[in-house]
Amino acid sequence: MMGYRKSFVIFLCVTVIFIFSLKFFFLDKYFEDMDIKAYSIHSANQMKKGAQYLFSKLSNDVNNMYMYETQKLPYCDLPNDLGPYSIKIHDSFDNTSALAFQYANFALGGHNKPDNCTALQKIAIVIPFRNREQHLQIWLYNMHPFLQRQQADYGIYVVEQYGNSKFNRAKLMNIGYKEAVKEYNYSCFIFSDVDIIPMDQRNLYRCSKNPKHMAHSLDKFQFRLPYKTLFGGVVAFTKEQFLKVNGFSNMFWGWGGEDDELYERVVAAGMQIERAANNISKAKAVLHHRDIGNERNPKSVPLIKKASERMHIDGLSSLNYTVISITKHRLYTKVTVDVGLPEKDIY
Ligand code: UDH
Ligand code: MN
Repeated sequence: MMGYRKSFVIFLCVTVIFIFSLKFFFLDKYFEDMDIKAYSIHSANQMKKGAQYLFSKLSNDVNNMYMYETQKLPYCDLPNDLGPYSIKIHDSFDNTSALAFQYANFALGGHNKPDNCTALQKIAIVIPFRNREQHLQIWLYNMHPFLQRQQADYGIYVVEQYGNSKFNRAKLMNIGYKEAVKEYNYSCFIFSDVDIIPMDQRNLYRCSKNPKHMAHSLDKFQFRLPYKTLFGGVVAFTKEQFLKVNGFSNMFWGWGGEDDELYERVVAAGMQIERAANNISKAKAVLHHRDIGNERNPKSVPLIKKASERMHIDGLSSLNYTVISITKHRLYTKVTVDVGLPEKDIY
C-alpha cells in the first residue's frame, strides 16, 4: 500500500515538473521564434489561441498558483535615487538588437512590468509614426531603461500611418488607444511624439488627477513654455479622462492645431491640465526638418474654435480606420493602419 502511495507522489511530482518545464521552456521558445519573423494579425491570433489552449490544457493548476503569487506582491515604491537622466543619442543603434537581447525577458510587443511588486497603473504609451526609424530607435533605447527605473507596468504602441496621405497625428493617437485597450487592462495612456525624451527620472511617466502635459520644458524652447495653453508633444490621460473628451479630433490633417484642440476639449469637459515642476520636467526634443506629408494645416483655427461643439461627435466615437498589420517586436508593438482620407467637414 505504502509503495503504491510513494510512486503516486513521485508520479505527481514528475507531472508538475513536466508542466512547469513546458510552461517556461516550451512556450518561451515558441514566442522567441515568433519574434524573429514579423507576423500578420492572422498568425498573431492563431498564436494567441494556440498559447491559450496550451496554458489551459496543460497547466491550469500551475497558472492558478502563479496568479496567486502575483496578487500577493506588494505595491511598487519608486526608487529614492531617481535624478537627472543622461540621454544617449547615436546615429545608429544597430537596430536596437543589443537592447532587445538584454531585454529578452520582455513579453513581446514591448510589454514589461516590475518583477517584485505590483504597479498601481497600467500604462500604454502611444507613439504616432511614419518614416522616423532613427528617432524611434533613440526613443526605445532611452525609454525602456527609464520606464523600468520608474517601476512601470507598460506597453509601447507605435502606430504607423500607411501610405503617403497627409499625416494625421491625432487620429493615430485615437487608434493607438483603441488597439491598446484590446490587449490589456490599461488604466493610463501616454501619447508621445517619437522625438521627445525626458531628461530627469523624477519626471514620472504616470497619469494624474487631471490630464497632464509633459512636454512643457523642452530644450528646443530653452526650457520655457512658449504659450500657456500648449498641450503638445507628450500628454497623459487616464482612461476616464480620455473617454470624457472623446479622445482627439480625427479631423486634423497635416501639422499643428490638434494639440490645441485637445486642450479645448479638456476645458470643455470641465477639467484642468496639470504640469510637473519645471526643474524635473526638462526634456530633449531631437531636432529635425519638417516631414513631407506633414505640412502645416491651414484649416486648424476654425476647428479649434468649435472644439466644444464637435467634441462628442468627432473623436473616439467616430473613429474609422483599417488595420493593415500588427507586428510584435521585442521592444514595441507596431500597428500599421490606413487612416483613410479627410472626411467632409461636419461644420
Ligand atoms: N510624425 C512621424 N512622421 C511624420 C510626421 C510626424 O512619425 O512624417 C510623428 C512623430 O512622432 C513626431 C510627431 O508626429 O514626433 C509630431 O510631428 P513633428 O515632430 O513633425 O512636430 P514638431 O512640432 O515639428 O516637432 C515641427 C516641424 C519641424 C520644423 C523644423 C524647422 N526648424
Ligand atoms: Mn518633432
